[in-house]
Amino acid sequence: MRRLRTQVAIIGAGPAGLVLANLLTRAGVECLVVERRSRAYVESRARAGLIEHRTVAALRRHGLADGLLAAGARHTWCDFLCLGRTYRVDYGAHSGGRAHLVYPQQLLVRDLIAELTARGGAPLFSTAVAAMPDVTADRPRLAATGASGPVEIDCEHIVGCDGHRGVSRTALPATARVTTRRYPYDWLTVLAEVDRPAEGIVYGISADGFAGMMPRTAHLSRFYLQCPPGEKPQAWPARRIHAELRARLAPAGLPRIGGFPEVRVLGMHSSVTEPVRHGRLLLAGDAAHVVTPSGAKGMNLAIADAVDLADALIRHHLGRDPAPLAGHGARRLPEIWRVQEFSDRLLRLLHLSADEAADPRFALSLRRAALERLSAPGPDAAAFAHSYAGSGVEGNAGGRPD
Ligand code: RFL
Repeated sequence: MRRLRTQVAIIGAGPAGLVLANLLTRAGVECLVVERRSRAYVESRARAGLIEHRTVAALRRHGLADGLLAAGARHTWCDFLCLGRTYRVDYGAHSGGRAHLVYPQQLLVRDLIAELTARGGAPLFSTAVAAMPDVTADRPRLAATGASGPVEIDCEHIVGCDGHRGVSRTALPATARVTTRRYPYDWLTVLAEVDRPAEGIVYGISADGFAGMMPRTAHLSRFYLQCPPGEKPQAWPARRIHAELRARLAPAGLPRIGGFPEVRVLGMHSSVTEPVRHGRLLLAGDAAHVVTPSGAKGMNLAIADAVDLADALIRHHLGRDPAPLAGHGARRLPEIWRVQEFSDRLLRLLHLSADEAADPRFALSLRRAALERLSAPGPDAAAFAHSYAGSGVEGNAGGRPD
């Protein structure tokens, strides 16, 4: 058994755990990241790609945005297709110039691991936490099992950044509450080879179901297709995917689509866990909340949690000031619910409910009226644009408006 000692043990080397570890390490708070997957696996796990304005600002402020700023592509508009017309929402213009940078999550993860490793904080990869210790103890002992045998980490705080299927939440008291919403549809998610980069995000709203196109790299785009809940990817052979994309994204000038290196079904659900702190345990990122991919908010929220938590832990460990840590949940929850509300509102715009689908013309005409409002300058367009681009102007603890 290897015995290690640190101030903060972090479970999970996703965006939340890695941003947190980088900020703590730079400030001089000792920490150790435990990750059950290999380094190669987490550095090639393709998921998010849209980095919000405030996330870019926060990473830049902390010197973690070099790769992102060098290679990220700036995006300022998205197109909605409805009833044969295209509505362009120029959210950059409506939000005073706020933009997304498109940079695949796995590249950001790679950059964060390289930076942390260069500072002597390399995560313990291929090392899994199977069960949580007593987190109400003064110094919990976190046990994990790695390729080179068992490890025990004696620490002052444990931060669960282990995603929505992680183990850390099991240490919450029985009074903890997980508020969940299961949507009545799923999304088939497809990573597709393309002959040219997608110029922008496209959302197709139709009686056939929602379809979306998200830019990723010069040769890859992510596509989404609404499908029945619980659908199996095998129900979607390549020919069917091509046909549905053509039908549902008809007026968009799609790039030529080649093979599909990844086809999966995303269960469309959202959840918020409360409290995010119990004893010596804190939760951040998907371990604390899951938001559907509509609006591309999950990774951004995870990073904002990590930035807030890093500041609070640094003040606790270096400044002996416990107040910011005690207030972490109260600071983050309003923002988490604001993002959930935005993501839910976008889903309602993009999908017809079962009763609407019975007479789609009326429902689609309502969508068209909403899109006319969002695409022309005005208060509704500005509110949507600030939320969509993540300007931070609506109040956010993780990234102050700049
Ligand atoms: P992660 O990234 O899931 O990382 C958790 C890590 O914890 C490890 N782990 C453990 N390690 C040790 N012991 C255990 N017992 C462990 N259990 C788990 C896992 O191996 C993993 O490495 O959580 P984090 O850091 O909170 O980050 C969350 C984001 O990854 C997630 O919200 C986004 O990917 C969501 N998301 C998107 N977010 C955006 O902001 N913009 C997007 O455009 C966007 N697109 C997406 C997405 C998620 C998707 N999928 C597949 C769910 C598109 C997709 C398709």
